Amino acid sequence: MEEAYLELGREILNKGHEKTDRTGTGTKSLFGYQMRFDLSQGFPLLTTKRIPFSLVKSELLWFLKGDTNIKYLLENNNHIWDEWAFERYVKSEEYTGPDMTDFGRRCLVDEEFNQAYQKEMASFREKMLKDDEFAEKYGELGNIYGSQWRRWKTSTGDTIDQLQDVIDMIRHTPDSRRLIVSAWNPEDVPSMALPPCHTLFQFYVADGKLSCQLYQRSADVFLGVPFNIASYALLTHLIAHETNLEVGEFVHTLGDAHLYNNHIEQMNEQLSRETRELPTLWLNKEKVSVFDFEMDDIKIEGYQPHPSIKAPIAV
Ligand code: UFP
Repeated sequence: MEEAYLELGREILNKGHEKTDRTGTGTKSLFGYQMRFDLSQGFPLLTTKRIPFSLVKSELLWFLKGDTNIKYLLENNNHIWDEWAFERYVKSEEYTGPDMTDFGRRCLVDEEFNQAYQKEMASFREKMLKDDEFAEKYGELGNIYGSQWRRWKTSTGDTIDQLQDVIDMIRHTPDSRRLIVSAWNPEDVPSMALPPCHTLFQFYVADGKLSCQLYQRSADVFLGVPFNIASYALLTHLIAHETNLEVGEFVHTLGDAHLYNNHIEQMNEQLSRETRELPTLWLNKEKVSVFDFEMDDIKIEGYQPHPSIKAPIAV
């Protein structure tokens, strides 16, 4: 199964178009690519490098709760969304430290600046955890996945719980071709720092199995995609569990699938490694609703990957 991902890496290296991009890094890119993962054959957490499953898990549980404040993530030692909240803070009046303009790029090229950034970020995290008022003000990311999935704003001022609705439909009209959750809101996009990468997903029920297809408009193949595969595989397992179905396939459809130019060496290193047996997923069977799952209710078993491979994040 992991081979589908490795094949994508090879295809991009061999056939990718050289493209400039928003971050200024430069990429090799392909448009329109599809991978299929049969979830009954093991959990698709890559073994050719270590993927931090606890981060996948806490981020997904955070989305499922409809939570859009990074405090929950920090409490679970998950820092993947920190920069987005930090950016708002350093642009606010309350921030009095050294100038942090364009911190993502400057950290990569200026070691002295990087030290100052690390210090400010550490104190930001500490304040978030200790001061509830501060956390409420600066930890909130607004209209991201949690709110789009659980509290989509309608033109009449109501909200729609897309995820609950889709679970109800899977139960009552499993043959429906409308089992969709959308995160793409054209009205919000112009004001968003990061418009949703996971644009839309659809469920499909056949032969007592639940499958899920994600359309991902933009895919950082080395850093983002392994994480995205694990996250949607976990989501499919959770929803199958609640709706009493077996798991079918996770179909991952990519729009702009790209390898950043500073990830090429790392991708080659990963491609040189042998795949190992995939792990399995354990879910606490006492929990039913996907919204009741906590960190300890989900475990990955038999995961023995190759070591992780470090690569710079393009921001
Ligand atoms: N990206 C992913 N997966 C994600 C996520 C982001 O691959 O889950 F949130 C990457 C894709 C791209 C960048 O490299 O982040 C977003 O940039 P842009 O909005 O310019 O496509």
